[in-house]
Amino acid sequence: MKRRDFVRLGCATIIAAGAGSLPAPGESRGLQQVHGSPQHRAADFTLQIAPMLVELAPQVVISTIGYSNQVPGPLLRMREGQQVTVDVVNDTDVPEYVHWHGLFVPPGVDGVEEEGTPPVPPHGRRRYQFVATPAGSRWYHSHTAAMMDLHRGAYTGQFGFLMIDAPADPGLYDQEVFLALREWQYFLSTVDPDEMAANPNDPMPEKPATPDLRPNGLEVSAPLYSINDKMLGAGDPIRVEPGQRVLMHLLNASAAQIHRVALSGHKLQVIALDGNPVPTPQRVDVVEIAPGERVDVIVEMNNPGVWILGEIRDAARESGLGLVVEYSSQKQRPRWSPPPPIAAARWRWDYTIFGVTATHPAPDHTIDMVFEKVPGGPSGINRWLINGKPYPHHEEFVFHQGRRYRLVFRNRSDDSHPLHIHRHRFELVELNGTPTAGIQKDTVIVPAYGRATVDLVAAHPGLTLFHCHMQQHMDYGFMALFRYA
Ligand SMILES: [Cu+2]
Repeated sequence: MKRRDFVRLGCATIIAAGAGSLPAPGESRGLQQVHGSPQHRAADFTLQIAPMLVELAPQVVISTIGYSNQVPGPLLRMREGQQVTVDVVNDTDVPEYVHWHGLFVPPGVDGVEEEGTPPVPPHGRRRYQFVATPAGSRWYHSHTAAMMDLHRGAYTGQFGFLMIDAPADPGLYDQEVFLALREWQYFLSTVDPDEMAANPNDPMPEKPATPDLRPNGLEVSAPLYSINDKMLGAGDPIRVEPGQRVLMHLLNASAAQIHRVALSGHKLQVIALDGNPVPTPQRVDVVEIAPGERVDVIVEMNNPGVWILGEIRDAARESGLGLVVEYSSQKQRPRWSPPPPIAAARWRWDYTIFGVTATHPAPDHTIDMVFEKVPGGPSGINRWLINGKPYPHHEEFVFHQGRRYRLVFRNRSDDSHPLHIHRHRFELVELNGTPTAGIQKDTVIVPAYGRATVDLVAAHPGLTLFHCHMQQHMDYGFMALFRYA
């Protein structure tokens, strides 16, 4: 369809069609005609993929590619069960894919080349239509392979929040904020920035008897950090009143790094993981969140002052990963105080504290998945194997519709990986030997030399991609495609 087939509508119409879909003045594109057949009706949302500048802080301006000239992209908010139409306009020179992370959508609209979704062509457009389900904190992002090009895919600003509201939201909060954790200006480095990844106190059930002594390849690092589009201190603070309850939707939109965040002087009550309510909400000092994951927390504002919410690693926080939380009529300097367990060096993130003790129905099948690294050497890139083989694993991973599967993730590498399955979610059964139940996720961190076991019911027919959510790991083989028989 050519541009002259579209008409430019007035701003009021565009706002009614979907918040955040405003094109910049003077642009020739617009929404599709409203007077056509039903499939030509106006979209609920429009996303424009285009190069943009982001002012992370005064005099710190970076160039990236984003959605609708915003980082994060516009908040896409919808009702559970709603039929949603999103028009994506690609004003770049390369094909793009927009993936709806955490939604149960068919492979043709999941935004994944390997599943057969058609691309949004360069300087073209594509309409995505799907039913919004399940309710909870979801997100959308580029699912394009980047390989050595650190200006593509998840390395860019192509990410945004997608909220699916349940019919009955108890709304037990006074304020709601969306916080995406990010790095910028990625580069290849011999230093793995994720220094806390391998905790020597972890059980490491998958540690090989003889260590692999081959030198590692280059990993992705970054000098600049932000929450949303601002470095610590550069953006507006979150302004709160004593006694308020603030709902924070945390998202790790990083291409490469696991983050641990704390709010000085406050506890964070975790109520949902990957958008799914947890059976046992818990108040914690620190939240660990890996690329792809979401953590919803409620914070009771019961300690007046001006505080820093940020990465517990000083280097990351001082390079921008933080923001200020300011109580009304408090004007002192923002304060960071390390959470007590960190100061005592005995902190570990443990999903299972949010679960319950329960037995799981016996699975129909168990699928073992062994993950190994092929070290790339000092000037190369690590490659990844699943069950000893590189991607694609011909017909190896097969689901039968309606059956219950137990997936055993065996991480035989020396770093942690956030493992994500598309179009489905799983229930955590066991993590490094600790049993649990009731925690529903779509992305799970499997610690270095660790093991996670998850159950899922094969309920969403079609090709289903599984991968590590670190862009470089995915691009270099940490990926598998499940088929339905
Ligand atoms: Cu990985």
